[in-house]
Amino acid sequence: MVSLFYFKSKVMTQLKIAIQKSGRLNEDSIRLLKECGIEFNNGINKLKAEAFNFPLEVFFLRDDDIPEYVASGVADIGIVGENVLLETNSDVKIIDRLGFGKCRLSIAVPKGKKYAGVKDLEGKRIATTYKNVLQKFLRKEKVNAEIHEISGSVEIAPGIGLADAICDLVSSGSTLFMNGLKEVETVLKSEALLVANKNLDAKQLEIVERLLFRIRSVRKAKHNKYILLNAPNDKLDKIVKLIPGIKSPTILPLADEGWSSVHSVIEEDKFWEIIENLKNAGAQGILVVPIEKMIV
Ligand code: PRT
Ligand code: ZN
Repeated sequence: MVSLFYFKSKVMTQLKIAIQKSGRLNEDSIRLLKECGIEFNNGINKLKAEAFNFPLEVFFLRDDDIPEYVASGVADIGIVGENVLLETNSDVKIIDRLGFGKCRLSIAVPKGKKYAGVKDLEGKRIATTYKNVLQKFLRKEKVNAEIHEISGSVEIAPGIGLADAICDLVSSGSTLFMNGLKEVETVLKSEALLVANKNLDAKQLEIVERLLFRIRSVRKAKHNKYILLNAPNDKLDKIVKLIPGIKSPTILPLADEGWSSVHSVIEEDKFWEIIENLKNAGAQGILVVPIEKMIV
């Protein structure tokens, strides 16, 4: 028994993925893996968990450590915010953008301060936890400012006289608002990335490809909706042109003569525009259904 287990764990190639242990990317990272059909125990008080049905071991880590762990090969791949990756400047390969954890790294100044442009930051003190990214931005903009690196609660720095401006992550903007600050420059737009070690072997890359195929199917499904509608046959040509589908729409005759049922797939971001056009073109009884997975 023991030797069989040993044999299995030694011979089967397994990919190690690092995700955030707790925090803003934790839930979405776990959800993504689970939507890819990968089952494992969540990492509450755990450092790692082995997937039951996919050759993957999940490491639960602090987000700041993930780029270096992947670069050094402790983990093979990882999910991390672009902001953290650029700040740590780690030597990893970006495999895909994951569409969650969206935020921007912005410079903000007190609401009452006049701000005409980036040159107004000349000679100012800017508090941030993103020293490297900010430095790069200021250099590019040819602005000399003093960077005060602090480890947290950046938004209070101007209020306590520690800095004239801050550079911090923003999503809804309510933290800035509550601290009497206004956003004046976007330094970086960020989202969660899937990153990989640059020296994976062929077997590991094969597992990455399998995982990536699943991730893309899940993400594609989220961006698309299945649509069913009824159309008078004399309007079919016009309606079909509005919803081309993956290949072409399915058209089935209805029991009522002169009518057809049309099935297709539409993109989420064009949703309302398409629905309006369909109604104007004579479509009736329009049903829109979420798609769980989409393999094209
Ligand atoms: O413990 P660990 O080190 O792993 O986590 P952490 O506390 O360093 O990071 P965490 O969990 O706060 O964020 C993880 C990642 O989520 C970040 O690196 C970003 O890639 C992403 N993300 C997305 C954000 C935000 N949105 C965000 N709004 N990270 C932080 N914030 C903070 C921001 O710093 C500010 O304090 O939220 C506040 C602003 O939010 P709004 O909505 O008021 O604008
Ligand atoms: Zn962190």
